[in-house]
Amino acid sequence: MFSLQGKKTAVLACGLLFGSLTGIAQQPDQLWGKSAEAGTSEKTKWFREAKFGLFLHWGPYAHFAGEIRGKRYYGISEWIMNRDKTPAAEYARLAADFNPTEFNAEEWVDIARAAGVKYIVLTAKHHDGFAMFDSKVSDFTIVKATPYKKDPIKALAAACKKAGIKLGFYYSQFQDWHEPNGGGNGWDFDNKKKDYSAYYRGKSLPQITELLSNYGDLGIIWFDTPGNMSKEESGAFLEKVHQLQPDCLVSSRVGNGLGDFKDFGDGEVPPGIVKGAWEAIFTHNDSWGYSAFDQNFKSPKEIIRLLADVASKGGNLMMNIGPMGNGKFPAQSEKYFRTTGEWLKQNGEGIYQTSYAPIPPQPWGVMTHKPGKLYLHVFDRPHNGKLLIPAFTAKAVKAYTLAGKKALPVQQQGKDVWISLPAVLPDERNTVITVEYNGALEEQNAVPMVVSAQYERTILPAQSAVLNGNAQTKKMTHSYYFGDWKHAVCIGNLQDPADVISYRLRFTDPGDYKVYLNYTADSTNAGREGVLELGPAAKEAKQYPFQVLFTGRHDTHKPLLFLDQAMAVISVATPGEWTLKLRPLKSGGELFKLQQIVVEPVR
Ligand code: FHN
Repeated sequence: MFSLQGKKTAVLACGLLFGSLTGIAQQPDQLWGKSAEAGTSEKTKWFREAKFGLFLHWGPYAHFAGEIRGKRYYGISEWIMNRDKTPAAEYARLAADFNPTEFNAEEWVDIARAAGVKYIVLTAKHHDGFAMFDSKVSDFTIVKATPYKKDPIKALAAACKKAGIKLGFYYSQFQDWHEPNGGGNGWDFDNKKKDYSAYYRGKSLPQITELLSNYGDLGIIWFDTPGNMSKEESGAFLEKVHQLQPDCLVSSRVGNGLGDFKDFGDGEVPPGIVKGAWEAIFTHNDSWGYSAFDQNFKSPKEIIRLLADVASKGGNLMMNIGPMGNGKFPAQSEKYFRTTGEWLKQNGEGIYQTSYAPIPPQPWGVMTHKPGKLYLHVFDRPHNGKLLIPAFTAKAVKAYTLAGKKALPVQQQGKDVWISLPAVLPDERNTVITVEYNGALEEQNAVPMVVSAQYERTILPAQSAVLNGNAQTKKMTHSYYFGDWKHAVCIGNLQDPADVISYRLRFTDPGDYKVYLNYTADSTNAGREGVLELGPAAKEAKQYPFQVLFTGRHDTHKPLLFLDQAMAVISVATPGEWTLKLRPLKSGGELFKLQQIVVEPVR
C-alpha cells in the first residue's frame, strides 16, 4: 500500500517520475500520450516552439521560507509540512499569516516578458492542499483562510492575457496533506482508511473544473506526483481537462504514461536528442518554493547555457522561481532572469522555434537548427580561433554572429566546416553563430568525438560510449539536503572482460594528452581491476591497467562523489582517428559507475 513518510515520500515520488525513464539514451524516438502523434501534434506546436517557460511555486510555504515551529528545514521548502509532520489543523493556523500584500501580477508578468519566457505555470494547489485561488469546494484557500482575501491567480490570468503569455496551472491531483482522503499525509490520517476516489470526486476534479472554467484559456494543466493512481483515474483527469478546454495541454505527470507532453525528472536533462514535445524542469536555486537558506541561484550564464543545451536536444526549459511570502521575486531571480532575457533579445532566433541539432555536441558547445540555418552556441573558444563543425553534409554558404551580424570567414573541406572566430568571443556566456547552408544537413550520430589541444579539456560522456556485453547506462539520482535532485548518467554493469565500452576519437592536434576516468565506486567496486586501451585506430592499442578506488556509497539522499583518476598519458604524433576501449580485467563484480572520461592536453 502507498505510504508517504518523510524522505521516503520524495524517493517514491521520484521513483514514479524516473522509473519509466531508465535507458532513455536508447529511446531517441520516444513519443508519449494517448496516441502516437501526441508528442508532435498540432496542438503541441506552440509548446514545442516556446522553448522557455517560467515555473512558479508559491503558497504558504513561501511565508515559512524553510522554518516552521522553530525548526529550520534545508532542502525543498514546499515540503516543510510533510518534513515537520505539522498537523494539518496547525499548518492551517500558521498559513493564516500568509499575507502577500506586495504581490503585483503585472510586475511578475513584466519580469517574465523581459526574461523572454513564452509560458508561465503557477502552483494553483501544491501538496499542502492550499488553493491559491477562490475555490468553492474547499475552505483552505488564500481567499477564505488568509487576511489577503484576494485571488492572485485571477490577477495573474488577466496580466498574462494582456501580455500574450500562455498561462498554466500546476495542480497536485493526488497528494493533499490537508485532506483525510488525500495522498501523502499519514501523520494525521490513517493511510489504510483513505478513500482516494472520494478525494478525487470531492476536491481534485471539482477544483480542476474551477480552474478551467474561471480563468480564461489555459495553456497547460501541470499535474504532479500521481502516486498510486490507476490508469482510469489518470485518464479521468486528462479527459476532464480536454473536455473543458480541448486545446489545454496536460503534463505527463498526470501519470500512467498519459499526457500531451513529457516532463523529465526534476533537474534532469535527457542525455541525448528526444523527439516530440518535452520539457526539462529546473529551479533557479535548489528549492522550488522560496527558502531563506537557499542562495544557490544559477547565474545568467548557467541559465543561458542550460537553455541552449536543452534546445539542442529538442526540448523546452521550464525554470522555476520561488516568489517570497510577501509576493515579490527574490532579487537574484528577478535580476538573473532579466539578464537572460537581454541575451534572448539578441539571440532568441537561435532558441525559439528551433529543433534539435543534427550534429552531436562539440568541445566548443552545442547546436540548434532551423531549415537552412545551423546555430552554433559557442561556450568555449578554441585557442587558435578555428572552430570545427564535423559531419556537415550540406554546403556552408556563410557564417555570422547572430548578435550584431558580424560576418565570419568559413572554409569547407568535405564534411569539415571551419569558422574563424574573432580574437575574443563577443559573449563569453554563449556567442551564437549562424551558419547558412544549401542542401540537406543530415542527422549524424556515429561521428567520432573531436579531441583537440585547443580546449582545456574534452569530455567523453557516458551516453556517447558504444556499449558491448552487459554494459548499461544508468542514471544515478541523488540529492544534497532533501528533494533537490541531481542526476548523473553513468555506465555500469561492467563485470566481465566482454563488457567493453568504446569511443571513436578524432584528434585534430598532435601532442601529449592525459586521460582521466571520472567515476563513483562503493566498497563492492573498490579493488576491482580494469584496463584502458588506447591507440590510433589502425594500430595495436596500448594497455593501461588500473585499480578502482573507493569514493563512497550511493545514497539517494546524500551527495554522490565522483573521482577524476588519471589513467594514461598518450602521445598523439599526427592528427587522426584513435580508439579508446575500457573493460574489466577479469570477471567479478561491477567495476564502477563511470560518468565520463576526461582528455586533457598536457601543456
Ligand atoms: O514533490 C514535488 C516538488 O515539490 C516540486 O513541485 C516538483 C517540481 O517538479 N515536483 C514534485 C517532485 O518531483
